[in-house]
Amino acid sequence: MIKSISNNSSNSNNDNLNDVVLVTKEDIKIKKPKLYKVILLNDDYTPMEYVVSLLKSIFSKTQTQAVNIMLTVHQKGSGVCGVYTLEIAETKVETVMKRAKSDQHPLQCILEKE
Ligand code: TYC
Repeated sequence: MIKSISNNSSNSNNDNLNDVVLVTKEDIKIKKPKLYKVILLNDDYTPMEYVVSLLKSIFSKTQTQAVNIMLTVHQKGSGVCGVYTLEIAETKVETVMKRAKSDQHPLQCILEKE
């Protein structure tokens, strides 16, 4: 509960300018944002080098990280490119899908709740 304690009863305007606001620990609720994994799916046609370059440019991965993620996807069928809040994760998926389509690769990218 947030309590407003007036310490100026002579305030004729009654505008509470000198009020003290007490905020207790229970008032402060910091919610952890829900996180979403952006997952790349394997296919037989998209070139490995294309996937590596996409991981570097869209997900800011280093060459080594990008190669490792690409190989995980290639060998296991899917792999996590990153974990983000919903809006950012959705934008990443959209960016990947648009780029792959425009470059005529069948690459698929999906969202999964953490
Ligand atoms: N399997 C693809 C190939 O052999 C490479 C690939 C990796 C494709 C990751 C998609 O998300 C992917 N050329």
